[in-house]
Amino acid sequence: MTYIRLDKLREYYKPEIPAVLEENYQVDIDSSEDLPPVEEEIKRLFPNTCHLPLLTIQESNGSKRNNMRPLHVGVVLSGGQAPGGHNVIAAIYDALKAYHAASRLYGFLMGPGGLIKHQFIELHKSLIDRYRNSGGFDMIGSDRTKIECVEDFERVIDIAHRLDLSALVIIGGDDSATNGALLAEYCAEKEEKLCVIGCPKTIDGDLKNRFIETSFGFDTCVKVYAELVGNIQRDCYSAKKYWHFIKLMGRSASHLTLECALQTQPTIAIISEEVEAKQQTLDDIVQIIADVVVDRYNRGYPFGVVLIPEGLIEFVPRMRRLINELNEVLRVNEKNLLIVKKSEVVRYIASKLTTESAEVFLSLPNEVAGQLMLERDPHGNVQVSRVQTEELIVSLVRKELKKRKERGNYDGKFSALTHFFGYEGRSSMPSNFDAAYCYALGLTAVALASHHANGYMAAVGNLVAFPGEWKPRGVPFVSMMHMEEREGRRLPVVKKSLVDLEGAPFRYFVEHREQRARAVDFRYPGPIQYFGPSAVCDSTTITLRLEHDLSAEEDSEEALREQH
Ligand code: FBP
Repeated sequence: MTYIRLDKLREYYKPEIPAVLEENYQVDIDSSEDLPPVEEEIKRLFPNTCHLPLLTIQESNGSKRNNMRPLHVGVVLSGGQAPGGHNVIAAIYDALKAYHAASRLYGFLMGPGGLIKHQFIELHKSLIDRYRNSGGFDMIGSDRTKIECVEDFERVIDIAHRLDLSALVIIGGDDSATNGALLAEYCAEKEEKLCVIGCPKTIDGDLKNRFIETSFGFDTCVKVYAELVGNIQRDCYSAKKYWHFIKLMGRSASHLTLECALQTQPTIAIISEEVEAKQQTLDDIVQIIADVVVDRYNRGYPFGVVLIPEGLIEFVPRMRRLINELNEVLRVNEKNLLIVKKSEVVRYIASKLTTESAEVFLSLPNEVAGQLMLERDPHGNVQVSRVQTEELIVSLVRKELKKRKERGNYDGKFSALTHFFGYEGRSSMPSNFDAAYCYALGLTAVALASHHANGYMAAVGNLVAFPGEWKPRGVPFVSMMHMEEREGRRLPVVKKSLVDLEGAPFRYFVEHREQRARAVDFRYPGPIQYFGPSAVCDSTTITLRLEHDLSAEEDSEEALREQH
């Protein structure tokens, strides 16, 4: 028997592309839909890019383009890894070469930091081919450096002049898109030739809106988590003795947890946005879990699975107040902290907090208090992936169950295990969906670049259809921005999209959760499939299906028979 490595075989996989991008196309103003109104303050800060229209890419009836001048484009990966990033770059390369054989693509190394330091390589076919359909960002690396001041902009413009760049494609999430918007405005003001174009990346799924249906990487990452959660659930249902508490990545929004819950149907899934909307305390969450633990124990099921979103603590109002105060106290006392004894740090910090926050802070297990004090990322975010929320919740549930035992309300055992799934999914080999979506985004970015579209995010819509029917567009960065308080300053930023509590995915989850809390068995989605029936290999998330008014469940007997 011959053996072939899957990762090698994937280098040759050719994702299907949107039909309009296959042939001769043209970029036009899209007047079929209105963009949301731009806030007055944003208009004042972005006078040159605030009136940009929505763009559409459609078939051209004219004769085949004869592109006289090659295009030079720079590309940068920004922020956390997300499956499919290499395919965006591969598509940019392919589209540039199709545009004009002498076109060039430069990759800036290690993210926006490398862009500002002018560290780059020219990307050639041999390198690109090795990375087709692969996970990770290792082709050129990434970081979280901000591009926000005039010196940074001038450094970018300087390298753009030297490499004769017509466009810079920033592949990133909301913070990176904010960088892109600021840079695009600066280029427009200075009447530079450089166009700044974004591609919506983030496993968190929180860079989305009416025009950006999802960010790339979300589909793959959640499928990896769903496989792992499913495996644990199968073990849990087999052994019938453990409670598994699983924290899932997704810094702020709970999209990953919600989708994972829809795919795996765990006993409980906490959704941060709901916690905030209901102003729940940690104790409220603990009571909900403890009630389910007791009820299941009494019915003979001393086991279950709880999903916890990574960003939960920031959505518990009292914890959020504590974190905001901590940000300030840590900043102001940076020097003093260097001389405070390690064992005294928590008490020292508590003495600088308001009484209410100090009480919350001191009630936390020492490790968690320490994790909350870790350095913030360059965008001012608490590094929630390093806060052991799952351990915190388990210890609080344990305490609560002990109290109930003392009161004689419960006499069971509670054996809990904790897990954190984050990096396991973030650099995974992209699913067929993400491979195709990323490829389409890269092609769209070049279509926008060839149209000199400065200040746009590449967008691809109609994602629940086959890729041939996807609709590429250009969405102005500014249309996604609003003013937000960040580290004590009001700043223009691209808006993060949180779970919509009125939206179809959350409503579907709520409809089923009581039954899930009582159910004995679970769902086991299994691993991502790359080859096989299209209904299994090419379908995307339940979130997207529900948001497009499609059914969450497709595996009717009839559909299954068809596949056989
Ligand atoms: P992006 O928003 O940059 O895509 O990154 C998302 C993320 O994966 C979060 O889910 C996670 O909290 C964070 O990155 C961790 O980042 P790092 O590994 O840099 O600490």
